[in-house]
Amino acid sequence: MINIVGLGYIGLPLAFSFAANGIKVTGTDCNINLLKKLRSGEIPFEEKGLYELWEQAKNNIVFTEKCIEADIYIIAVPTPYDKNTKRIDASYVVTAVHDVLEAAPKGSIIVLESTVSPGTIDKYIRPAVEKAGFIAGDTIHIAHSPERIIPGNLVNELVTNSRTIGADSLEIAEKIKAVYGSFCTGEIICTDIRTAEMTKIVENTFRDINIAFANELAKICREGSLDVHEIIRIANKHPRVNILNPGPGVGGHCISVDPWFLVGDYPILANLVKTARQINDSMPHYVLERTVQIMKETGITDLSKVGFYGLTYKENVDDVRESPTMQLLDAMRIHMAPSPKVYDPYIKKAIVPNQVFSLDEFLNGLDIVVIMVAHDEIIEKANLLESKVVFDTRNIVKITDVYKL
Ligand code: SAJ
Repeated sequence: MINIVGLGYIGLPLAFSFAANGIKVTGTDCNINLLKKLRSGEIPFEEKGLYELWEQAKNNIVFTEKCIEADIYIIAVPTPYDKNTKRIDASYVVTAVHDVLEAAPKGSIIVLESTVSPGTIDKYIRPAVEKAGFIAGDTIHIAHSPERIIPGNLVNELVTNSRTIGADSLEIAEKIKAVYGSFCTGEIICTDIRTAEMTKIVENTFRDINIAFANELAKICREGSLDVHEIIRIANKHPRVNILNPGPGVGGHCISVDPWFLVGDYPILANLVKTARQINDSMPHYVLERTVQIMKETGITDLSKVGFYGLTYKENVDDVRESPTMQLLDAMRIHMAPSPKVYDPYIKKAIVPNQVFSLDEFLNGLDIVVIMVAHDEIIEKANLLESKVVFDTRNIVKITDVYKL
């Protein structure tokens, strides 16, 4: 029996994957409404293939508010950072570990999937385990298998991505590897816990720095009247160059968060990491400045004629955490600007002022459309933009005379 604690974007697909492969799973979450939904067969967020996976999983899974007796516990709860110190806020993880320890039998294994800063397990989890009367590596085992799946392709990546397992002994790592091997076809690498913690942070920091380079290039190319997209396209033909895409900023709960852990823990050393974060965080404001510039160039003075397409942090997901559009709207609010028209096909509830709920209503009366998110909808319906001034921050629409970053 596996008990998965935390049924969000990571825990839920993971629970379904085990259950769909014949393993008995209990999914535990403190959110009663979520449990009600799940028990009635409702999936709380949109994700390709998740419903189909649920269909295969449902006979092997139950949902509870409290942890139950199990062989393996897998914790997948949020790990935000403290905005002042930039250090990890491990409180959700610690609470989850306490909940697990109330039910855990001797010899069971606790696997942490949540992303944590290097050293978190030694600092917070081992002491919690020992305080509860267990001996780590003897009466209970601790391990870390950081999630690596990308929203928008969670279900596929769970199966095909390689995976890291950090444990105190190879024997325990191999046991965990065998369980994940029930559905994971990627390579499963066993290592120690601190290496697994650091590797995960390094992966997301690498991506953040690469995007920051693309964003800095976008600013340089704008100043030098060059097309950054064409330059990156050509540079990437070099066999050892792979620059990511510039955009309106880096959102989501991972890439815009995890690098801060290094800055918080190594403030003197993590200079490149910090600068990259600052560059990416500057992009929503840069988009705003460029929008104002485009308004001047096109003689459009009325802000109510400018609309922002897309609220989510990236394309074809319904997640708005740390999204560049939300950051941009916040910056406008600080400057007391009127709320511009916004629309996102994935956000069906009103979460910001002046939000509309259909593309037609959005485009009606607008002179300038700022594309913030590359949803398939706008790529497929780009012809509807032909009479508008378009500022395409994602370089996705193929119509003439489009303003770019
Ligand atoms: N972005 C760009 N330019 C790009 C790529 C992305 O501006 O070329 C922006 C996106 O629009 C988005 C943000 O960056 O706002 C992050 O999006 P993403 O698709 O790069 O990544 P996430 O946050 O959805 O998922 C990442 C993944 N990590 C890596 O690719 C190294 C995923 O594998 C991790 O599981 C996830 O973080 C996590 O939970 O850590």
